[in-house]
Amino acid sequence: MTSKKHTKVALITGVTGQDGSYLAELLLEKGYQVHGIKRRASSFNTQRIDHLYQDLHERHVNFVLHYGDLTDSTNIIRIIQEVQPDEIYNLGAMSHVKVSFDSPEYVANVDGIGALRILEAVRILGLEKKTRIYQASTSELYGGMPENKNAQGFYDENTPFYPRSPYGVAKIYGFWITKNYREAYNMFACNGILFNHESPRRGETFVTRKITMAAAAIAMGKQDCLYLGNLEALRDWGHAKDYVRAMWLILQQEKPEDFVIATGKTTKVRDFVQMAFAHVGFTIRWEGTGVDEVGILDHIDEQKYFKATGKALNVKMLSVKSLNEATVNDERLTFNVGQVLVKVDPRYFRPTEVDLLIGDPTKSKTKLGWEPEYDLQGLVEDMMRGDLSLHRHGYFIPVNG
Ligand code: NDP
Ligand code: GDR
Repeated sequence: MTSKKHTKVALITGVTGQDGSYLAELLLEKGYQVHGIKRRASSFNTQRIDHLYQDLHERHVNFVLHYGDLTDSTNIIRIIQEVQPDEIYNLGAMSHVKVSFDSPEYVANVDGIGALRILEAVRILGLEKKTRIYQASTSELYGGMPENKNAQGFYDENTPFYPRSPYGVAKIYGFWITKNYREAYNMFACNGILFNHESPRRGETFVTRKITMAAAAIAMGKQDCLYLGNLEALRDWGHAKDYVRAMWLILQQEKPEDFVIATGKTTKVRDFVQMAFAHVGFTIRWEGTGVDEVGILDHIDEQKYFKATGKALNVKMLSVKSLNEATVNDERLTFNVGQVLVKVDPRYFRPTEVDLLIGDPTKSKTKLGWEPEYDLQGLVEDMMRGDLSLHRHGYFIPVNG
């Protein structure tokens, strides 16, 4: 008798988001049947997964979308009953920390109680033995309290939590209810405590993407200045493609456990700005302090600029000789050394800030065998290429993004 191999079935909430789109790709590549929950919106919200969805009739008959919302238990139960998933990845969330101060009750409902709704649905349907659950927990749980770092100066799986936003407080409920259901009902339910991870698909209002979009737009002559909040904040930034691989690994373990996923390095927002602009050959000089601080164009590497943008330029006070020969049939831009490219705007400050995040990936590296492929430089370059491509061609291809 031939044994038929079981095709694993996964359900992803938040499939239209940054992580959801990369995870759906990864699981499809691994041969899963992937179901995703998307929200009804008044305009299209599936840009990040359209390349998977468009293939519906050809390659990926295994990709199915369901309308739903984490605030609605009835539809969560119905979808889980219909799909009978082997694995659920609960990535759906109102994920913007600053916005969570404006809609704290909503965030509690989606990010906190939403996690409970998934766990309860699995229990109500009697799927505790079959369905493994991944909960998208976050480094925001730590709140960046310096006194809580471990002896090596990192946040790890044993660090106490001290959330500093309604988002962090909602996510702490999600964390503990996941752990509680694991202990109370013997469910395979795990938290991935993921530090910041970014990509060309990152939402436009998170700081990295805001910076790379602006650096690309400024270099292409489509924007004058980038306005930012706290330039001093330190973040442990990785690439989303690497981080979704860790999510999958967490659910493939023998025992359900919680894992920190991080790079172990931290960088100031200000330095991320410098790296993004460096991709187009711009060096920024900082002047002033606090709300008066500005980032000034100090120097342009013309060859780098041309290579990244495909444009020749006039740089006042700089030689254009090398570029005269390479000029393409494109309009010539003028930049003034000394012009202000970055300004601080206090509207982006948060009522309570997380000053520093740096995670300890030792457990995930040893137990999961997880290794990131991208370093920060690689991440910045990937994001800059994506945003320059948006300006140069009007689109970028998400499969490569
Ligand atoms: P995104 O903001 O890009 O995506 C969030 C997803 O959740 C979107 O698909 C969004 O739908 C969906 N969503 C929002 N509200 C609801 C709701 N009420 N019901 C159902 N779905 C909803 O986030 P990321 O992809 O960056 O993050 C994925 C998860 O990981 C989130 O839970 C986030 O909090 C967490 N996390 C993220 C980190 C990061 O650095 N990226 C780090 C640690 C944790 P729509 O497209 O319609 O808005
Ligand atoms: P974060 O990400 O709050 O860490 O949450 P975000 O990119 O929004 O902020 C990072 C740091 O940059 C500072 N900052 C600015 N932030 C934004 N958004 N816009 C600005 O103009 C700006 N200027 C400075 C912030 O003050 C902050 O210190 C992300 C989200 O993905 C969460 O869902 C996730 O849980 C955590 O990462 C880990």
